[in-house]
Amino acid sequence: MKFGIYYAYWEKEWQADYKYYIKKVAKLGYDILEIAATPIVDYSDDQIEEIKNCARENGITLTVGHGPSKEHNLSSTDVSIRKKGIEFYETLFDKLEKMDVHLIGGALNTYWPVNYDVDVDKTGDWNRGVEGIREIAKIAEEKGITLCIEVMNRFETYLLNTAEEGVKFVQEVDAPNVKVLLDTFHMNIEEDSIGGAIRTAGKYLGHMHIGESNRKVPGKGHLPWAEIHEALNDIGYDNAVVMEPFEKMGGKVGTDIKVWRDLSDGASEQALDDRARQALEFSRYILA
Ligand SMILES: [Mn+2]
Repeated sequence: MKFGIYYAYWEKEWQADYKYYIKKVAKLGYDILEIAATPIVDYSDDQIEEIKNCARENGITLTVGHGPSKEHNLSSTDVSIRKKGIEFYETLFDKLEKMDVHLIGGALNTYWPVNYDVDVDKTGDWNRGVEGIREIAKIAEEKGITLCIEVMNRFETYLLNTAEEGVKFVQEVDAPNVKVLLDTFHMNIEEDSIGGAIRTAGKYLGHMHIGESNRKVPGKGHLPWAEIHEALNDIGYDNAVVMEPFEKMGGKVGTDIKVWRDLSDGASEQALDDRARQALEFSRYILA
């Protein structure tokens, strides 16, 4: 089992100097840095090469997290938006292949954050999402990229709220490189049993996000970590476990994630680093 952390723990925008964070998480003992997809499509070949080399030199594997924009929504009723979405992923996957990145996770079947001012058409959006993911999965497969479709809580999406729905969606897509992404923060809200949900995902579980119910680092809340360990063990899970803590207010990250108080208690960067190191030790101890 490999352990990672999302760069946005330290940042307020959906982009950053990823080389800085590659070096940081390597020093903290992580195997993986998860980065946001959005800026990558605009990187030059030189920038891509630099990030790839930096990751290699520091022994860090990069994975990508993505909250698709409304303009690239694969489940949109507007055919031109779906087309733009596919073109976006085509460009992105091309860059990811060059960067030696082989996994992207998130609500790739839809857009995020959700806007509940518009009417919800779950069935229609579900079906268009299946078609869209099937199409981009073919492009991703040629580039050796796995798509992990994230199951999220009801306040952030109406399409996939439970592991059961995630598995059904992935089975309908029916592509070898399309899997389910479960996140303990979302599961805590929606699932009858967190261990049960992991077992439901079973062989379809391609990626795991971990964090407490309030999105603090693992070990600072009340998530049932022993139960999570037992379930991951039962399904023989051997993919990545990436923590996704959000403790700081501000910027687009703070607004999109809805961080309305400083969960870090005014932590300095050094204090955040120390907590990330402790959370890694805790996660390795309890989950691996
Ligand atoms: Mn997540």
